[in-house]
Amino acid sequence: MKPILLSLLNIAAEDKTRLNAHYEIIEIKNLDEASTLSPETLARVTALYGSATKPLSLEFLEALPNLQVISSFGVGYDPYDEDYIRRRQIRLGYTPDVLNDCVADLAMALMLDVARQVSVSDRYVRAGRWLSDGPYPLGVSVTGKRLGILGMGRIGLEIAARAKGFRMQIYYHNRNPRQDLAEDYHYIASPIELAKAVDYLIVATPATAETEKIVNQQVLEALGPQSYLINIARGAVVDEAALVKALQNKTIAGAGLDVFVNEPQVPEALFTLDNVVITPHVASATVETRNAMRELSIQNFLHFAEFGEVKVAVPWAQYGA
Ligand code: 8YV
Repeated sequence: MKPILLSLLNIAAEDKTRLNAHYEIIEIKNLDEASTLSPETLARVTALYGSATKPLSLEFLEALPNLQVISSFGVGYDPYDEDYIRRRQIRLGYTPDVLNDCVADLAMALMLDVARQVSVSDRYVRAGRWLSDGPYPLGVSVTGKRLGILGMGRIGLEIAARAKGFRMQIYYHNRNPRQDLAEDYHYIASPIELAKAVDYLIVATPATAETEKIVNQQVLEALGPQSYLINIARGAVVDEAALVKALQNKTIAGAGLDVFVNEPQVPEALFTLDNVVITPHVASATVETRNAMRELSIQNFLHFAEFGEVKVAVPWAQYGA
């Protein structure tokens, strides 16, 4: 009998064929559905297909006593408990890098949209207001402005590269300055100072205990009424209640948001505000990028089946020889 690969995602037919060489596949829609499986079946599960946006409870993982490998679809690994996964020496693969361009593209799109009012002016035209109310009010320029990147990792670097094409000045904050960056990428020692220094602040940091609500009320106050916040990271890295207030009271100029604390729920107060552009967590959602993510996530399983290690492991799940 083959071991079981339990999947929280739908697997394409051609990928099933590749995985079937090693595993019997069971797809479930959510964690609760696992409780309908017998203990014998759960004991045969050695592989789990998860996602950067699907939280896993410890109870669920405890019900899989022989779990050896998780392949997670996405670059974020915030749903996984580091101590627990390491204690069980579970291999944890993910899909970094293949989505950097796509996520950076959406960060630029949100910045341009909220500054140049693309979505709002589209609504204006559709509502017939160009005819009835006349020319649309002025937007704000992006080219040549100061851009802050909170979290200069692989995605942050791609955002900076694009922003240079817009002749923006680049500022960033990480825990430590990076030594490998161009001299014209200016390190700023704290999120508050970074917010003070820029016209646009893009959040591109992973969600960890350390970065939870790193963009808090003080950071939003430091950003101020002329500047914009863009979040393509995780909802949890921003104090969402403080952000809603800042947008309502116009203590920041606006925001472009792809991620929220309690997805797919979005604070309803945002729906009536024209100084915010909202997208439903689609930064990596193009055919090309999702195919690349899918392929890498399948390869993580195949590599594990052959060599006992995933192809690309999350940084804290590398156990050595
Ligand atoms: C999700 C993401 O993976 O990669 C990440 O961390 O948040 C996204 O790319 C994607 O939405 C699938 O759930």
